[in-house]
Amino acid sequence: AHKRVEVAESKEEVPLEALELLPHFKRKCISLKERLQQFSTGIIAEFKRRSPSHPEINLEAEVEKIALGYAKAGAAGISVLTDEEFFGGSLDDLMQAREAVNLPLLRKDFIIDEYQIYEAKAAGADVILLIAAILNRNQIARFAKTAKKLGLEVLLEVHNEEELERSLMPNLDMIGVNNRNLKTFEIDLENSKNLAEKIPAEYVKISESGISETVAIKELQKSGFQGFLIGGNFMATNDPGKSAAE
Ligand code: IGP
Repeated sequence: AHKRVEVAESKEEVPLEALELLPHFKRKCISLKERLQQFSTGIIAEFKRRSPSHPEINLEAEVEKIALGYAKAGAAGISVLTDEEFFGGSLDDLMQAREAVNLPLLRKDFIIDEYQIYEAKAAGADVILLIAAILNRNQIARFAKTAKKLGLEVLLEVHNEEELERSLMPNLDMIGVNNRNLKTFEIDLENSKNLAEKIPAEYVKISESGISETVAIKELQKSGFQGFLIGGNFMATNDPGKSAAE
C-alpha cells in the first residue's frame, strides 16, 4: 500500500506525457535475451547497496564505478535495484548506470503500477522485472503488454511451480527462478534445477540469487539456464567488477 502512494506522488510530479519527452524514451533498447542466448557466461551482475536479508552489503557503493567494472568483467547485463525502502536504490542509480555502460539494464523493483514501466523506459532500462509472487495473471498480462509496447523486455520471476503455471503467457521474454525463499531468506539452488524442466523452451531461463561459485553455474547450465543473476556475492567485495571477472 505504501508503494502505491509513492507512485501516485511521483505521478503528480512527472506526468506520463513528460516522461515520454525524456531523451531515453526514444532510445532503442538493447536485448538482454539475445545476449544471454549468445553469451557464454550469461552473468547478470547486480548493483545493490543493501537488502532485507543483508542490511549492509555495500552502503557506500558508487554505481558508475561498479557498472563500469561489471562491463569490463564481461557481464551480459546489469541489474540495478531502484527500490528505495528495502534496497536503498533509486531511479537515479539506473540513470547513472545508463550513462556509464552500453549493456542491457534491468530495472529491479516491485512493479505494481504501469507508471513504473514508463519510468523504467525513461530512466534508460532495457528490461523490467515482474514478480509473480506479488502480481496476479491479469496484472502480469497488462504490464507485459505495456512493456512490449515501449520496446522493453520482460523478466518474469517465479519461486515455485504454482507461480510458474499461473503466469505463463506470451509477451514474456525470460523466466527467472528465484532461489531465495521470500519468507525465510533461505537459499536453495535445487529450486532452479527442479523448475527448469517445467519452463517451456521459448523462454530464456535465468537462475536468481545465492549464486557464488563457478561450479554452481556449470550445474545450472546443465539444467538449461542461460542467465545467472548475481548480486551480493559481487557487491560484498571491495571491487565488485573485479570479483565478477573472477
Ligand atoms: C540477486 P543475490 O543473492 O546474488 O544477491 O541475489 C538477486 O537475485 C536478488 O537481489 C533478487 C531480488 C528480487 C531483489 C531476486 N529477485 C526481487 C529484489 C526484488
